[in-house]
Amino acid sequence: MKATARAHTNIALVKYWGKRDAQLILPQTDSLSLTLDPFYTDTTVEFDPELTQDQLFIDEKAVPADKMGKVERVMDTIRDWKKQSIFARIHSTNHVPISAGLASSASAFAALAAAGAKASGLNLSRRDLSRLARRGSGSATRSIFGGLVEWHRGQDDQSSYAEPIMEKLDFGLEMIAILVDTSAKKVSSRGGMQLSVETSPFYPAWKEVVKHDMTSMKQAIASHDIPAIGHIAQENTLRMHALTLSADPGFTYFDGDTLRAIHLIDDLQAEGINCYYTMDAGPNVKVLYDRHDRKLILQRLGQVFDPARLVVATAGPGVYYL
Ligand code: 2P0
Repeated sequence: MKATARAHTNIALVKYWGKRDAQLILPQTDSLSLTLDPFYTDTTVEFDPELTQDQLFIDEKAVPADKMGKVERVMDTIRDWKKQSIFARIHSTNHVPISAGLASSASAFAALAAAGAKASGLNLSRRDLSRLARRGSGSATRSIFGGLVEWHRGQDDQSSYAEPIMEKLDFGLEMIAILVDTSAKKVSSRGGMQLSVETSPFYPAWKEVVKHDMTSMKQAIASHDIPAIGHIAQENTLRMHALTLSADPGFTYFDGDTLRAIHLIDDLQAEGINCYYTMDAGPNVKVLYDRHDRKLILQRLGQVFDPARLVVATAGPGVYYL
């Protein structure tokens, strides 16, 4: 009746940016990510026949029932699959190095799916756990697995799941997060991607971009080619952010520091240092590189940004039970 799971967040190298089914969270395209070691969520789910509704506590604070829509979708799916109607008490704790906009729905819903399934007595495969996590948040689908992970858009609920490409990395791909901003974002990922699907004239081109990038990214991974991985990820993120700029009304997640980081990394690339940027639905910039260059890149980034706001992330594991 009770289980605790730990799941790590992930950074998409080929981004998910749009749904074709908002209820089931079926995406418009495939996507591909790297699960990250330092950022994770621990979640305990305990079913209790005495409860008349689910109760959620995040970092020990009670969450009001009207803010639990995404959690309810996962919990209702568990009840539906298990054919039982018991409610649960859910405690979730986020672990991020500094509270700086890296807390992610990816780790949260992957941990909830795993803990909830086990506590209910469902014995799900990791593939089915990824389908369950998907109900909460798209990016959570991928956080069930460690290392490099692919989420298949699929044809339907059954076929839209994640699977690992390389769970244990056998080469030195790493990331530094530049924590440029800590404020809450004005446009949610969910709202931003929906507006992009509905109004950006570039959306059909994006779907073709992702098809191409998935193929070339998997080739680059197979040949451990970090410059190629970084380059594809960088172009992919720019094209994703072009969807926000070209929506109606257009918007951007970038701020001044985002552009400062982009220019700095462009300069380092021009010097022959192999580092590349990627950004999610927020202003923080994540830098991809080979671990052998970590010291040099940290030093160069630290000349422009506060070294306390540079966080190194290696590849992280898939979800597990505590
Ligand atoms: C990704 N992002 O692939 C993309 C790239 C942000 C930019 O998935 O609506 O929290 O819950 O499915 O997964 C962030 O959006 O959105 C995201 P929902 P989610 O990682």
